[in-house]
Amino acid sequence: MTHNNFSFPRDFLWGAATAAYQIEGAWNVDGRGESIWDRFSHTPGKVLGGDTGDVACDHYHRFAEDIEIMRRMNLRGYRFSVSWPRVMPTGSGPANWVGLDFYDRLVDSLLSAGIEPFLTLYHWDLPQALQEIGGWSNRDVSAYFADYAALMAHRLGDRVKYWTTFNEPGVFTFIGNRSGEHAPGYKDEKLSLQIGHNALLAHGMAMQAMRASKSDIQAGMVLSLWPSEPAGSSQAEKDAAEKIWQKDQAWFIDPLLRAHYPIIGWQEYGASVPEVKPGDMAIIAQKLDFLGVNYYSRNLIGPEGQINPVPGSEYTEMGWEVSPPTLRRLLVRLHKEYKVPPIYITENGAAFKDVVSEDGQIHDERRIAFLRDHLIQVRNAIEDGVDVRGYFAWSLLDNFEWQYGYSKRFGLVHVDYPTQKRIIKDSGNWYAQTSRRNGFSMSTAGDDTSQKSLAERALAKSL
Ligand code: IFM
Repeated sequence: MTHNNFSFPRDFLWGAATAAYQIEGAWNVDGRGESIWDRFSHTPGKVLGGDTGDVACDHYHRFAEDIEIMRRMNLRGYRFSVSWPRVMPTGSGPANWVGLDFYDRLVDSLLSAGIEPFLTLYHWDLPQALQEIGGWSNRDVSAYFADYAALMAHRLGDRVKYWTTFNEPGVFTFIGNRSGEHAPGYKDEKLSLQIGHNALLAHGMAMQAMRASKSDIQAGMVLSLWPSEPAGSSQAEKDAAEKIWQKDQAWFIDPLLRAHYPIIGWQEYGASVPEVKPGDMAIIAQKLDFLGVNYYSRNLIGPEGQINPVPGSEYTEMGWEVSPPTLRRLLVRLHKEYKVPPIYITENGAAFKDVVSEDGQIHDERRIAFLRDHLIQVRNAIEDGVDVRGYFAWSLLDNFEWQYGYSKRFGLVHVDYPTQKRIIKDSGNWYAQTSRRNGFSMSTAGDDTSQKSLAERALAKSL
């Protein structure tokens, strides 16, 4: 029997991630203001089944129980977001001390449990009051965001070391304002690109403001990177894939790391390009202490355009192709083409149809395989020389999956929404063991045939 050991660098940060609107609930208590996601989900027809984040996982009231679960899962890090309207109900006015207290208690409890807090300032829940003045299309909102960032750094910077400004600016600008499936629901490419620019500007201003308030924090940005890969070796397929990369992915990477928009993307967007004021790009390109990479899937581009479905590939409940080797290629590309700072995988995970079995457990073998296959690729990338410092599974809990409501389950922990009972899934137990051992091992022969096939599949895919 052969054992393959997949161990990770010392101090590798094993964590799980969530976001405020997706888990907190308590949408209108203790002075919390309305967010654009409250407004959007309360509008009939916007979210599947009329679901809202009003209660979600009720984490606002159950955070102590959730931290106890994290402790049992040996998590070393927890990535969460702050709800801007909970701490500043109108986005620019006075702070809400009760809301700030909640994050104080959350952070203190995490630290007492030996879990590193990894804080995101913006995971899409803009205060509705700021949307009323144009939302991110109004540059004043970028300045308000910097004020909010300074407030949070002042309040929590003595205990929270890792800060990220935005989660996935490409997603909330394009899906919220170009395709309209997310809040605030606009369908306007030019508007979305201006919003993207103002969000990048807000990132840069917030980095400056946080560092002015607390100089010794580690601050960065989280991007969702969804590579487009050519199916074949023809130049046409390569060019087509590259054009999509430049328009959607490099559009956010290049300003941050090169202080300019990608030329191909700029040409492709034509009249839709944003207004960029003198000095903006220098503000945007603040030094990043780390880059957060969220990876879920890829687009495969053939001679006739995107190939979907890809023959032979596995798909998740989101309709996303499972493609672990793309993660390694993505990380290596970032490493080779950009002066990329240390990387944290800030999200990676999958929605599958989970079933609570008769024994009361969730035997989610496919999610275990998904995590394992992706972690193998992360380790391969580390061996290729990429400085990856940690990994956060998406998500700690099943939660509100935006326009799909509660119909998609990404959690390592199952949530029964009517009772709010939590059950750690098999994947959660597997991840707990992986964190404790700082890796995992797999046998490629022997009596455990399911283990064998998983290992062989993972190894084959890593080639
Ligand atoms: O649930 C989302 C999360 O809010 C942002 N990244 C992708 C996840 C899965 O769709």
